[in-house]
Amino acid sequence: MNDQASNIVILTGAGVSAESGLGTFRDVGGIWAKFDPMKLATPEGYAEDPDGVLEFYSARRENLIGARPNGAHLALAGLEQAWMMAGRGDFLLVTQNIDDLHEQAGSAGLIHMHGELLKTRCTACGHVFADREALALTRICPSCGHAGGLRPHVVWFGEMPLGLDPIYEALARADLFVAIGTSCTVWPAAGFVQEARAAGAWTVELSLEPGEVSALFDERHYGPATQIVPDWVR
Ligand code: BJW
Repeated sequence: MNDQASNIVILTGAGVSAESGLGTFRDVGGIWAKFDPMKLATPEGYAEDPDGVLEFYSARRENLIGARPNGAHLALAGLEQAWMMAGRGDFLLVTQNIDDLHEQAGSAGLIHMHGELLKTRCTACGHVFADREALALTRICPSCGHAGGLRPHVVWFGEMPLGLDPIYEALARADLFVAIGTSCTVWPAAGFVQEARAAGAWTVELSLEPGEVSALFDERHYGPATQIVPDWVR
């Protein structure tokens, strides 16, 4: 861990939650090995088979509701607390994950750039609300009363990720960028390391194996997140 850094941006992906029992996407046996992302994670797929898409996300909600944060989530929450207490500078945690395990661990003020599984959005009025129920097409928006316009508050392929302005602002100020448990396959997150390098940041990859843009990291550590993240934070 770089003791001199003051402004840190951390990007997490599915690998940080793997040891909490949530599946990754592109590993052998991962979610996209069993399900077709073009059918289940695109606006076109949802238009074609809304029931099938809602069923997929309802099953993942049930799985998430039983999941608990692991040592990697807890180490990152501890790092944030120590960073703020010491007044070191900016601390931004950006997650591509739609689970709530960083929040359960105590992380505050993080950005869910691909949305949140435990929230629902109304496509008619834009209202976003916390929701742990199974999704159904017949449900009515609690805000505008429109029927049939609810969808998971997640970002599908072809849609704009959330919170990009504050993320790019933080990357432009960063002197330390850390990517954890992500294959860096999906854009724009895959380009964050390049943005951070352009700002002069030291870049670190912590994952089970090298990702797509591994060569762009100054420092790399490979292993299970529950081991390498607490070790790196220490
Ligand atoms: C462990 C571990 C352990 C395992 N310990 N590590 C052609 C070229 C370039 C771009 C495009 C293109 N065609 C289309 C695009 C754009 C597209 C894209 O990137 N596609 C690529 C597939 C090529 N991107 C988009 O459409 C995005 N929007 C967009 O681009 O808007 C326009 C725009 C333009 C300009 C600026 C800004 C915007 C939207 C992307 C939405 C992604 N949505 C999903 C689904 C969310 C809902 C859901 O969960 O169902 O998000 S897809 C899925 O992938 C999910 C994830 O957040 C995302 C990233 O996956 P992640 O986290 O990296 O998981 P894995 O499985 O890939 O990797 C896990 C890693 O962990 C591995 O490395 C393991 O080794 C490791 N690991 N166990 C530590 N125990």
